[in-house]
Amino acid sequence: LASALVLAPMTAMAAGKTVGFSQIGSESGWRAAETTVTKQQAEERGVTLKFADAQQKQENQIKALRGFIAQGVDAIFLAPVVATGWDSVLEEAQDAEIPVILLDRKVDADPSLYMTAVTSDTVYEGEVAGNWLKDKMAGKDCRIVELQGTTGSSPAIDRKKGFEKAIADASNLEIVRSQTGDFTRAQGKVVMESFLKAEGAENICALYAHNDDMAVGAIQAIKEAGAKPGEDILVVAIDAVPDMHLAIANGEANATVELTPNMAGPAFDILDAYWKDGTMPEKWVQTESKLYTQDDDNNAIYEMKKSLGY
Ligand code: GYE
Repeated sequence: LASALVLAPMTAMAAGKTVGFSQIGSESGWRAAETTVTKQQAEERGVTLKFADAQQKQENQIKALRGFIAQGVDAIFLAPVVATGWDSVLEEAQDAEIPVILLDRKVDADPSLYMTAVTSDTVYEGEVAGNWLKDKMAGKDCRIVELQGTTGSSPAIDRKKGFEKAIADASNLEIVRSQTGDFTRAQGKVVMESFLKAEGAENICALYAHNDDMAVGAIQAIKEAGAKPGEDILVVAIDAVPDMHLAIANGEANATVELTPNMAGPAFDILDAYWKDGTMPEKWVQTESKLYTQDDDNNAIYEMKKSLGY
């Protein structure tokens, strides 16, 4: 350990560099945690981070990237709000020889236009959620409502695909309504209210939300409709943010798939290796996806994540 510590500064090539980070916004608790962790990581590594909040707008992200290129940053982190429409600005970064690393979401562009993507397997996350529900219902009929993430974003597309794949062979499970809640708590609540009104709470067996924030908003709507979330209507989502652990601990939610907010750590490691001796990473660096249920000590996990600055 001691020698590893002594060696650290020599290998930390990112120290003294400037990295521009185009963040989507602050739509979810997970997103806020990612912003916090990215800033912490930059500080610990002696990197100057130029942070730009795009307020959910791709045009703001493209402007931010052009600004970073004009300033001559050493590298760019991009969390792309939607998957399409990035080719031109990525070409501009490439022409300027500035490596771009995608964080947490992917783009539909030629992979040669970016260095790598640090993300979870978002299709797999949907599969984990779908398999959990399939096992839980074990042959019993279940009418599901789905809250999708931001339209056109890679996690919304993939998490829908993965869940549908998992339940494809289960004729007892059926998605009866599916609409975007834009990954926010407020929209999750509003859209869940409309689902409850249209279907009647007693005709909904489960909610699948593409992130925890929408689930937490929906839980409120379910309670206001006089039903018990976690019992009358099962709740499964993705992210594993502290508030979801609390909801699971309280019996108001059932399961969530963890997404680490630390995408920047691996991204800085990649830049270190690249700046040290030109090592190129794989095109995709995958983070873990762990399922949490009511079998876990969610109160303890809540406390632990809170203490980490979530
Ligand atoms: O799950 C959600 C956030 O891009 C994978 O974005 C990420 C998602 C995350 O708003 O909470």
